[in-house]
Parts: sequence; structure tokens; C-alpha cells
Amino acid sequence: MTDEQYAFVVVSNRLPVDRVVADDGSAAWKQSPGGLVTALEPVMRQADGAWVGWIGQPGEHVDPFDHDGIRIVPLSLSADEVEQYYEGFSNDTIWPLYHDVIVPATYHRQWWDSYVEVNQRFADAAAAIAADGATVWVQDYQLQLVPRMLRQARPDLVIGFFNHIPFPAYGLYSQLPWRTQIIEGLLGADVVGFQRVADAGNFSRAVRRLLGYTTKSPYIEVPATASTPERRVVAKAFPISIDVGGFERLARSPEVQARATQIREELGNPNTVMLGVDRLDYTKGIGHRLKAFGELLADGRLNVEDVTLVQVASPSRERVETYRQLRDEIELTVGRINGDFGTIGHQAVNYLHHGFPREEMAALYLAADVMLVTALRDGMNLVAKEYVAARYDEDGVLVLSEFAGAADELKTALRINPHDIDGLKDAMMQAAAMSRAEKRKRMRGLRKRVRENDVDHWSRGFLRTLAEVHEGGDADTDPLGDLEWTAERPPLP
Ligand code: GDG
Repeated sequence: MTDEQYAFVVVSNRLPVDRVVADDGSAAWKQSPGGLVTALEPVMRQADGAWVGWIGQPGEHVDPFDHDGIRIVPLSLSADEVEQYYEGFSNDTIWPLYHDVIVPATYHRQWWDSYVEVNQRFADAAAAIAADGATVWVQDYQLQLVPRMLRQARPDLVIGFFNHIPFPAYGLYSQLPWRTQIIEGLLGADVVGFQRVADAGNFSRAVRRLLGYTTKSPYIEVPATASTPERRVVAKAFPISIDVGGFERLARSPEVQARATQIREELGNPNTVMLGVDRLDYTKGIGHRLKAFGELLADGRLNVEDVTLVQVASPSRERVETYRQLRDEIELTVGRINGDFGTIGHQAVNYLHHGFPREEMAALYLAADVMLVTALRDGMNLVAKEYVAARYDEDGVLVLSEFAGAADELKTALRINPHDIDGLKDAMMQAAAMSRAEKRKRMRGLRKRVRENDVDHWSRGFLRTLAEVHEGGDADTDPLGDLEWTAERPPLP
């Protein structure tokens, strides 16, 4: 462990770096792709930042190290902890519960015990390296107990929490045997951020119901105890976004454009390319999308000579049983559709069960006439925003589920209810037949919104609120205090 102290600490389940082993056996650390790292990098560098997280492999121990100006503090998890805290409580209890129980949530007391233990380890690690009065930003549903644990150990800290997934309505949330502990855990933060206004509302309602505290949006009044003063917590929506400029630059690069053209050629130059890009997760509505597409082919409204669906389903949580079952179901459906409707030379669904480099993703977005985001429940859905950012040509149609957080912002998308298969089919037909003028009009609206709220805007908005809310907070506690922002960045809200 290091004796050094840091003014800004991010805590997330996974570290923002991956270990890559070269052919000669030498290992190096590489920044993992993702908006969060990109957004926090400048803050981290300037504010003397550290990042606490798990390395991603069970049983491995790695000492803290510096990477690109960021202190990396790896935590190790045993194989049992990965099974119980991560695959169990995080991904088989909280994930399904918070996504409206699309599949049943599993409640195991041992998983909960492991969740408490591992959360404590994350909190201890952050407390050990945070400087006096430092800002600590805790990320996501795997670490909901960390804010309170941190506050107990270090009342001097400014603590933020951001929930990347939805927060369910009380009727569902109340199933959780540890519902009060989780709420209390989150209330350790000064600011609890959510993707949607509705999520923040659900959280405040749960606080009222379970603890009886007074709430007046966005504030929650946490009463004094024998050892702690009264506090005011902010629970508010901060819709996350992507590195819009970076994504657009990628899409504009000659290599990506050439690849987009090549992709269409390889698909046999169909009139319409439809695209789905998702982690293979039951929340994403991949089955609903395939059902609608298969029915359109069966009805004769679409024809495999004219239309192809490319479905990227990146492997995810393959050790959790529900995910294994989902994979079988999806692959059976794809096989049936291709068997029923494919011809030699024309496959109905191009199904790709592997991850791709970002360049290939950008090329796929450029090659796709219609982007299908049919999530049954989704915190935000960054794929929708990436598609919009890539379409600098103002072409392409986004079909977007109203159950994805992105629907609150992306108003000129074709909105759908994925459970309404007929409605989804009509929207797919409308998208395939849309005039260039209407596509341009809609895409302009989407691009305006995505540009206004990029990931810098998101992180700055959150951190500024955090600095303001924290009692006695001043410029010194604002890690963005003296950061210089370039002219093209939008002004602070
Ligand atoms: C959670 C919440 C919320 C996917 N396949 C490949 C690949 N991806 C990238 C996408 C996108 C990201 O992964 C997925 O982000 P989403 O937002 O769509 O979904 P989740 O993974 O479920 O994320 C979600 C998000 O957190 C952020 O708060 O929006 O609601 O569930 O960036 O492009 N990237 C590459 N190859 C792939 O094969 N390079």
C-alpha cells in the first residue's frame, strides 16, 4: 500500500485499465475503452487522482501503480467473492431487481454477507488513500454500501455516488430483504446521482417509505443521530453520455468510412441494413427485436434480398445461469430465422457473438440505415448516443425504446414500446421507408441534444453539484476548480 494521499478518488467495481499480455509474454496496462475513463481523465490528472477497483481476475494481487498520471489501486477478490458478491448479489440479485424483474431476482443471505464484506474492503481502500477533505466518487450498483461506510470512517470526505442502472419503483424495490441497509448505504453520499428523473423519484420515495425522512426534490433531509449532525443529501438525475467529439472523429476517419462501405458490400449491398449492438443481456430486448424482424419476413413485408439485420451480441456474464439460457434462446431464434428465410448468398440475421474494436463499431454505425435499441429496461443506453454521434452525415434512423434512459433526451428518435410487437414492426417499416429529408430532420434534433450533453458535461455537472452541496464546500473541494476547458466545450449548466 502507498502512504500517499489523493484529493480525488474514484471507486468502481472494475479498474479503468486492463492487463494485456504481448506475444513475448510481457504484460502492460492499457486503458479500457469507455466514456467514464475519458471523462474523468482530465480531472484525475489535474486533481491528483486515484482509482480504486478490482482487476477483473479472481485471486490476483497487484500492487498500486501509476498509469498515465492516475494512481491505480487494485483490490483483489477471491474466487468465492467473485461468485457471491459479483456474480451473485450484484448480477443475480440487484441487476434483475433494478431492471423491473425481467427475470426473477435471487435472494441469498450468503451473497449479501459477501456484498457487505467486499463493499467494506472497497471503502477501507478508498479511506486509506483519500486526503483530508478529498472528493470520493463511488460508481454503480455493486458498491451501494460504500458511501455510508466511507462516511463513518471519514466524515471529512465529500462523497458522491452515481447509479448507472435504473432504480426501481417501491413496489418492486420493497422485495429486497436488505432494502433498508441499501438505502442507508446510499444516503452516506452527499449527492446520489441517477440516469433519469424517475429513478431519483423512486429512490426518494423508498427513503420516505422505509425511513420516514422528509424529502423535497431534489433534497433528502437526513436527521441527526447521537454522533452525526443533520445532513442534506441531493438525489437527482444526471444523464450520462459519451465522448461525442471522439466518436465523431473516429467516424469521420477515412479508414472507418472505407470499412463502412466494405461492410455493406460484404452484406451484399442490401437496400436496408438494420443493426443491433448490445451486451448479450436480457434487459436489452434482443429477443423482441428478433421476433419482430422474423415476423416481418414471414409476413412478406420485408425480404432478405433487400434487408439484413446485423446483431452484435457481445459476450457477457457467461458464468451466470440466466445469461447462459438467454444465449441459447437467442441463438436458437437466430438459427430458426436464418433457416426459414435465408437464401444462398442472403442471410437474414448476421449474428456476431464477440466483441469488436471501437473502430469496427463506428464503421457498423455508419453502415447501418436503422439502429434498433429495443431495451426492456436500461439505465441510459450509450449505444443509442454512439450511433447519433457517428452519424455526422445526418443520415440513419434511430428506433429507440421508451424504457431506455436515453429516451428522455432523444426526443426525435422513433420511439417504441418493445413489448408491443406490432408497434415495433410498424416502426421498423417506417424507419426502412423514411425519406432522406425526414431522416435528416430527426437526426439533427438528436445530434443537437447529444452534443449539448456529452460526457464532460455530465461529469462536470455532477462534480459541481457535489462541491456545492457539501457543507462548507468551496472551490478547494471542487476538483474541477481550476481546470481549463477548451472553447468548444459547452458552458457549465
Ligand atoms: C450500463 C447500463 C448505461 C458493446 N459491445 C462492444 C462494445 N460495446 C460498448 C458500446 C457501449 C457500451 O459497450 C455499452 O453501454 P450501454 O449503455 O449500451 O450498456 P451497458 O453495458 O448495459 O451499461 C446502461 C451504462 O452503464 C453507462 O452508464 O448506459 O444503461 O446498463 O459503449 O459501444 N464496445 C466495443 N466492442 C464491442 O463489441 N469496442
